[in-house]
This record gives sequence, C-alpha cells and structure tokens, in this order.
Amino acid sequence: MFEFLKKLIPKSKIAKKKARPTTALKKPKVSAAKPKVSAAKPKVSAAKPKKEKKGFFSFTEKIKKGLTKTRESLSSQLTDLFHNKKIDEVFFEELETILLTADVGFKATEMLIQQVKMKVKENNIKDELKLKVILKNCLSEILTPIEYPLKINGTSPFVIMVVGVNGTGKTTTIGKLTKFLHGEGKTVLIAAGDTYRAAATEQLTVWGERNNVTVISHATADPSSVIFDAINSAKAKNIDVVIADTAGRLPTQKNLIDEITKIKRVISKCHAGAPHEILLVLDANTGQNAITQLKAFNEALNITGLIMTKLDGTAKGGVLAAIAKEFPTPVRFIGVGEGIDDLKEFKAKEYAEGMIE
Ligand SMILES: Nc1nc2c(ncn2[C@@H]2O[C@H](COP(=O)(O)OP(=O)(O)O)[C@@H](O)[C@H]2O)c(=O)[nH]1
Ligand SMILES: [Mg+2]
Repeated sequence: MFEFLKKLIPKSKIAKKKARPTTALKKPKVSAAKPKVSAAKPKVSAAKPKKEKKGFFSFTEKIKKGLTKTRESLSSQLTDLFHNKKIDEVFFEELETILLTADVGFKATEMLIQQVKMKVKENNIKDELKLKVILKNCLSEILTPIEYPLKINGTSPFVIMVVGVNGTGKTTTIGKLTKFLHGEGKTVLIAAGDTYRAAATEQLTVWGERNNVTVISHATADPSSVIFDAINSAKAKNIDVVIADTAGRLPTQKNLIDEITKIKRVISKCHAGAPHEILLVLDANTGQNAITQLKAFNEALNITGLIMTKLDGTAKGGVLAAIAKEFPTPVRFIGVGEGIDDLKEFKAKEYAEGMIE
C-alpha cells in the first residue's frame, strides 16, 4: 500500500492541483464564491508541499483509521458478494445495494456501477482484488471535483463563519481548525458567536486555551456584535484569521436562519469582502440528510466550503460521493475524531483508499 501511496502525493500532484480551474464545480452559487478562496497567497501554498511530505504517512494512516467503520462494513459485504457470485447482473444489483448502504447516494452509485461494469467488461475482470481497485479508482474520480483545500488569501483578517445544525461538531471543529491554521503559520482569534448557551462559550474558551488564542465573548450580547468586536480586535492586533462560532440551527427554523443571514450582513459591513469563508459543518451520521442541510444552508448563506465530521463513528462515509454528484461543494476538511489533531484536509484519493481496502 505504501508504494501506491507514495505515488499519490508528490510535488507533481500539488502542482497539478494548483493549476486546476476553479470552475470545475457545477453549482453556480458555490463556484461564484470560489475566486475569493482560490486567490491564495503564494506564501501559504508554497509552504504546503514540504509539510505534507513530512507528515504524509501519519496523515494517510489517520484518514484510514477514521474511515475504519465504513471500510470494514464495505469490505465484509464485498467479500461476501464475491464468495457467492460470479460477476453478472445480479452481482451488480447487489453491489448497488452495498454502495447505497454506505450512503453513496443514488446518482453516485448509478455512475459507479456504470463505470465499473464498463471496465470489468473491457478488461475481462474476474477477481475480487482487481474489481476493488476499479471501484476505488472510480470513487476517487467522483470525489476529485470536490477536493478543494481552504486557502487563506492575503486579506487580514480573513474571516471564517462556521455554521450548521446543533451538535454537528462546529465548536470542536473550530478548536481543531485553529490548531491547523497555527501549523500554517497563521495567527487566529475566535469569536464566541453561539450566545444562546453559556456552556457553548465555556467549551470554546477551553479550545482557545488549548490553542493559546484569544476567544472574544460577551455574556448577553447578540452574536453579530460579538463577531463585530472580534473582527475589530483582530484588525487592531493584526491577527490573520477570525473564526466565528455560531449557534446550531435547523434550516427549517426561519427566525434562526434570518438571524444568521443578518450576522453575515453585519460581518460584511464591518470588513469589506468578509466573511471570506462560510463553512458548513455536517455530521456524517446524518447520511443523506446532510444534502438537505447543505441545500438549505446554501440557499440562505451561499456556503463556500464543507467540513464533514464524525467519519470515525459511522459506516456512512459514502456521503461525500453523494454530495459530489448531487450538490458539488468544496470539501475543505474531514473530522476523524474528537482530538485537536483529528481534522484533516480532504483528499479524494486518500479518502477512496480509506473507504475501500
Ligand atoms: N467522534 C467524533 N466526535 C466528534 C467529531 N467532531 C465533533 N465531535 C463530538 O460531537 C459532539 C458535538 O460537538 P460540538 O462541537 O459541541 O458541536 P456543535 O453543537 O456543532 O458546536 C462533541 O461531543 C464532540 O466531541 C469527530 O470528528 N469525531
Ligand atoms: Mg457549539
């Protein structure tokens, strides 16, 4: 496996990725937001290859570990399938069911089956291992268009708004993201924009302490004014990135959705071009419902990037393939645990490798 992985990373890949046009995604809203993000400062991108190379094996292993449940579930089902069947129509029907249970979604499953069928016929494939490789490569191809790492451009401060349903992992992700950005050489300030629960601010303060960064909070203020203050404080202190936490809300709670669009408006008034990134945090356990959440939040806020959390706790890792086909949106990171280092940049090939043995 390592030999295979070594081939994946090298500089050529990174160079190729930089060159990828920003128009690859089909959804107009999302692509419209992209130029801002892709206008990355050479300083950041230049620092990356070195870093990736150094921590490469642990990075890949971590993703594999995070996707263990999905991989084991798929693997045992695929093995059963091969033991009982020759590769015919019935086989493909069962393969379809297996992919759907991993939450790959109808569109992506249909596409995968079509491609695998074609390649099996072309190459007269009869054995399990070869078919798994084909499946893995097809999956990787489906996922590649949504592989867009977060780029912090030269704007200072670069403002990131973190939104999503209650309990998806927003606050935890902010803690991990702060650590990640420190690793990129960025200074960070956190705004405790979830003013509904005192516990939310306490939780964020703990993450602030772990990362040794300031958390701006006000006991009674409304979220817009907390974030407003945080941005002004970051300007005064020359901080690179402000990450704003927000209270969890369902897309169906109209008043709360109105409130978050107001927060976005206030942010844009106090700092031109901000928020530069609106990250939607999705819980992988919600499966296909993640797409419903994505569509609704996108309509209200124009989501610029996704973070899929809790992949370590579910066998539904296929949900990113469903997103790639049904509502392609840049996936910035994946959450593979509760620890500070359990946030990884999304890489299509490694993800596919983590899903299928
Ligand atoms: N296993 C696992 N748990 C996570 C992950 N991300 C967040 N959590 C847990 O999910 C729960 C809710 O997280 P929290 O950040 O409070 O969610 P919020 O309501 O969206 O801010 C907490 O117990 C977190 O530790 C992840 O990637 N993996
Ligand atoms: Mg929270």
